[in-house]
Amino acid sequence: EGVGPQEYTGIKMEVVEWSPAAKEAIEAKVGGRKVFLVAATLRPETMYGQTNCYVGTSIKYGVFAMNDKEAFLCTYRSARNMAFQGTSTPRGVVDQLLEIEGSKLIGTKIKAPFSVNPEVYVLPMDNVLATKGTGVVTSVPSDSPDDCQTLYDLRKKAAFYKIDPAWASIDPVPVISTPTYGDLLAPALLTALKIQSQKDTKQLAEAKDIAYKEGFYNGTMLVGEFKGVSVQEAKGKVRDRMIEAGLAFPYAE
Ligand code: A2H
Repeated sequence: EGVGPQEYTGIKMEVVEWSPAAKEAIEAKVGGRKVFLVAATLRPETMYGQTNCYVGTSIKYGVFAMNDKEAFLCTYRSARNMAFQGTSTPRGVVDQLLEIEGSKLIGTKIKAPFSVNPEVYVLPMDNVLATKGTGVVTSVPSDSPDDCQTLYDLRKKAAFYKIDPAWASIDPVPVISTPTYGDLLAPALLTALKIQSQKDTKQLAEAKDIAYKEGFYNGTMLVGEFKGVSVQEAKGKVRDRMIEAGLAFPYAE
C-alpha cells in the first residue's frame, strides 16, 4: 500500500443474465434500473482482453441505486466511497437496495466493455479482498498472472469450484506485446516461474511485479484504437475513451 490515494478506473459491466440464485432476489428489488457489476482496475488499457470477471464467494456485496436509472453491484465500503466522489446522487447518500453473497453471483453473464469478447461470466477467485477496490475484479488472463492462474485452476477443477466449464472457456486474448515475453505476458510468466496454483502466492506476487513493469515500460498495444502505441501512452487514452462512452468512471481510495 502506498501513501497517497490509489487512482483506479471503475469499470461498469452491465448484467445480461443473472445466475438462477441471484435472479429473483435482485430483479424484484432494483426498480427497473440497469444493474452493473463494477470492478476497480489499475490497467484500463487491458480491458480488450477481459475473458471473465471474479468475485469472492464469501464476500457480502450490495446492489446500490446510483440514480433513477442505474444500480451498481459492489461492496458497501466502495459504494460509500463512490457516494463521496460524486459517482452517485445525492452526494454522500448510500442507497442500498439489497445484499447478496458472492457465491450466488457465480454464472451471471455480464457485458465486458471494450473487450474482444463482448459477454463474459462471473467466476470465483480465492484471493479477492473485501477491503480493496469494489470486491469485483475484471479478469484479463493475458496480462495478469493472478487472473490467468485462477482461470487455469477453474478449468482443472470445475466441479470442485461448482462452475459450468463453459463459463471458463474463453482463452487469454493477446492485448499487449513485450520484447521479452511476447504477446501473452502472464501465461509466459506462469510457465517461467513454474506457478501451479492460486495458492502459490509468493511466486504470484513476483510474477505480478514483473508483469506490471514489463507491460507498462516495454509494452505495445496489439488491439483497439491505440494499436501500435506504447502502453504508457495508451493507458490514459483508453481510460478517457471508456469514461466518454459512459462505461467507466474515476474511483479512488
Ligand atoms: B488489475 P493494488 Cl491486466 N482483491 O486489473 C484482489 N485483487 C483486486 C481487487 C480485490 N478486491 N480489486 C482489484 N484487484 C486487482 C487488471 C490487471 C490488474 C492486470 C494486471 C495487473 C493488475 C485485470 N485484473 O493488478 O493492490 C485488479 O487487477 C496488479 C497490480 O491496488 C487491480 O488492477 O495495486 C489491482 O488488483 C489493484 O491492485
